[in-house]
Amino acid sequence: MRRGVTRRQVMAGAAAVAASAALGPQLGCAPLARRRRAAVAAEVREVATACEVCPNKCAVLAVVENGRVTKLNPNPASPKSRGMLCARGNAAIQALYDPDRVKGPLIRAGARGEGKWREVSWDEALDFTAQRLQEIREKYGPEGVMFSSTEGFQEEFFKNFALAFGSPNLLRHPTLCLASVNLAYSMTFGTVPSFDLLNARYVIMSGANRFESIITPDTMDLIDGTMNRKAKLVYLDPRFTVTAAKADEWYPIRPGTDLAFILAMLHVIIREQRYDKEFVTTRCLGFEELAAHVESCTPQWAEGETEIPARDITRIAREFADVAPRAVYYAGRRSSWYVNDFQMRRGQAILNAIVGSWDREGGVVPNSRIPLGELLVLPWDDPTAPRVDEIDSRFPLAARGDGAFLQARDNVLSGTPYPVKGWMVYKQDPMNALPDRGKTRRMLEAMDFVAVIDTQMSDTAWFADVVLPESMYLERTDPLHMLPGIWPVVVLRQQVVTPVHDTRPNLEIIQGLAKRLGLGDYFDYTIEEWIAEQAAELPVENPLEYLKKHGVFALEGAPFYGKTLAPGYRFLTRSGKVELVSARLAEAGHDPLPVYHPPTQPPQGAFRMVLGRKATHTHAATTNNPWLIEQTPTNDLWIHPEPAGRLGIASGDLVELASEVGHVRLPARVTPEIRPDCVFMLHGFGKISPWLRRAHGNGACDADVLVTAWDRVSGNAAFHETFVTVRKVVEEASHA
Ligand SMILES: Nc1nc2c(c(=O)[nH]1)N[C@H]1C(S)=C(S)[C@@H](COP(=O)(O)OP(=O)(O)OC[C@H]3O[C@@H](n4cnc5c(=O)[nH]c(N)nc54)[C@H](O)[C@@H]3O)O[C@H]1N2
Ligand SMILES: Nc1nc2c(c(=O)[nH]1)N[C@H]1C(S)=C(S)[C@@H](COP(=O)(O)OP(=O)(O)OC[C@H]3O[C@@H](n4cnc5c(=O)[nH]c(N)nc54)[C@H](O)[C@@H]3O)O[C@H]1N2
Ligand code: SF4
Ligand SMILES: [Mo]
Repeated sequence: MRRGVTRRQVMAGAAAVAASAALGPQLGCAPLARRRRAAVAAEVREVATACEVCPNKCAVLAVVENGRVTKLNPNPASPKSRGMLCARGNAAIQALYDPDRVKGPLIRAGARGEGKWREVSWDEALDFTAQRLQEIREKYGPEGVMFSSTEGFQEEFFKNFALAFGSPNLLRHPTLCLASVNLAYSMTFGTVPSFDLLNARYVIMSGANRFESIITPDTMDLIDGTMNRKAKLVYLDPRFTVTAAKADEWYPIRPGTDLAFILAMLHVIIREQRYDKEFVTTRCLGFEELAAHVESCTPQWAEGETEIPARDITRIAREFADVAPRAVYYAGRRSSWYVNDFQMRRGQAILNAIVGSWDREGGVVPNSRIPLGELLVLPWDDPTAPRVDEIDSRFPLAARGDGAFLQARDNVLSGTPYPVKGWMVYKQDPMNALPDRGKTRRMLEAMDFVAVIDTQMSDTAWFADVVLPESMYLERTDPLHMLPGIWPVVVLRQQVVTPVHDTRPNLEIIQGLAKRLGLGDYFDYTIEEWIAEQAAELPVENPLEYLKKHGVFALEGAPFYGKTLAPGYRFLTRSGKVELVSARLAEAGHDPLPVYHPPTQPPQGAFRMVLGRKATHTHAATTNNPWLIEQTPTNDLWIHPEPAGRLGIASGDLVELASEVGHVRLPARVTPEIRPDCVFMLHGFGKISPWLRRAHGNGACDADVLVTAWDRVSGNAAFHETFVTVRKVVEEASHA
């Protein structure tokens, strides 16, 4: 990867030097003059890798000067990130050199959560962890250990470790995120598709705040489409988000009523015969039932539910159907989080189907994939115990491998159906990511042993017995990853610099544990062997060399659209058709067609709490990053002027927000950019862990007040079923 120094690289390096020098000595940067002199003689190289600050995994070109990362640039070779590296991606450099990082393995020395730690060697940390896991396995069986993790390129090894250990209890982040979306699209089309926002001419979005909640390439395509007036954007959100600001039409919909809007659109499109008759006749199952089902769902009825004027619903339905197939009702990754979420997503999928947007340019397109090779490893036996979340009986249609996290937490706390006493966490911060932090804390306390693999001292790590610090993404090589999509891509995350501290990649942590537990044979390979096997079949000469040089491999000129429109194609549903009506749902005790249930309303004087993202932070992971907190220093409570006036609250006042499970305090932001019946706060603040010095005690944590509720079909967390009261704490607190 060594190359000559180009002018562009020197310029990029110099810019980064200037930027980091401006942040001063507290970040450990050399003074400007000395760094400038160094830059002249520096050995500068550029390493292609992939960002790990959020699920998008954008392609990165890291500039390294004398062994130090000085700048992260976008890699335009990726059709997925399209030459974009967002603020968070740029700021990853600050996480790498953050003095608050965990610098080596730690074993708890005092009481849980007391914050007394013993710095230990990797051998001692791994011996200790393996021994504790073994004790639990002997006493309670392997199912006595629960494993939980969030997506990431090294998650694979963690999942395999759980399976080799013999525990069925793996809980993955989709049940806190997009499980209801995935399930609804799978039940309708047999697959989870992408949305061709690059070529769409009409886009409807329910709360998917794409200008702030970044998803690649959707965000860039939507910016292009709306700013260049190629596409019309209709946006529904109780908040006036950045996406609302850029939309052609924004409706502050009454929360939890999107399905009523969708059913009314179906009503208009079917009544006026604006659907794609050919597609419906040849590909879909249950159109007659659907037509009967939506017959009473008039725009007038929907207006009463959604507060969107009936004439607008009618007009939008007509426009949408007439522009189709270049029209999409965008799924969002996770937009409205209610107990009827799955049926709302089904409604969207069905709407996309009947206007014939399926698998057409500008429409809803099944993902393409690039097959990767697999290293053959010794197979382990399937776990014998049933899952602790009782998913088979409670959520029989949900994805087995992801589980139902909130049900699992309840069951662990009540010891049902058996005791779970150990918990291993990988790249996840359940103390922030699960609603009702008090309950998560009680689950932590109920455990005999908790091990956390993280890159920093997260709030969950703070309550663990052992913290195993993983090397940050710039310090490690990960397995190849294929990102499916309309334009699928294979990305290589290769090591950019040697680890700054005594940290290890997850694979090596897992191998250390596996060896000690007699499971070493299952992990008897190196990351290089793993990758070589994955790359072997890629249709390019010297695939690994190619990837090391370019960072990404993309298919050129593939047939992007229409593969499922070939005559005789069988959709991966039970009937082989697009299922507008689903017998499987009926058999599982759910509505076979999407039935609208009006959402529970907040009691008199209370508000519904809604959540969302901001472009400058990822969940709870970045609120200690100096560059990002410079952009968004803290969180506050959005409240509409009308209720604020009633409660005597002005912007900057300290308010207390209380739900049935907890309360938090934070400054108010009085703004008309939210409905009067809702309040909003940004996720990821109010950190407990004092090791995160900039985040600790800064702002409030949403998980303290969120209540436990889940979508009926998928078990996916339903965060927006939380009602809160708000009161002013002190006059004119100086937080403004
Ligand atoms: N910058 C940034 N980007 C990210 C992430 C991040 O942390 N930071 N995280 C990534 C991940 S994991 C995810 S899941 C996605 C999430 O991305 P999205 O799917 O876009 O979801 P949110 O940003 O959570 O936005 C939810 C929006 O729905 C609105 N809303 C609430 N209730 C309703 C309702 O009943 N109806 C309608 N129509 N709207 C409602 C809320 O006000 C909020 O604006 O973002 C991804 N991208
Ligand atoms: N209260 C509340 N809960 C939520 C949400 C919300 O808005 N509010 N959103 C939900 C959604 S959509 C999602 S996707 C989930 C996300 O939930 P999480 O996955 O828990 O979210 P993060 O905060 O992004 O990351 C968790 C941890 O991963 C660590 N980490 C980052 N990179 C690495 C790495 O390379 N290796 C290792 N080992 N660790 C790493 C971070 O330091 C952080 O502590 O939360 C869900 N839960
Ligand atoms: S969207 Fe930003 S944080 Fe997410 S992978 Fe891309 S650059 Fe990184
Ligand atoms: Mo998510």
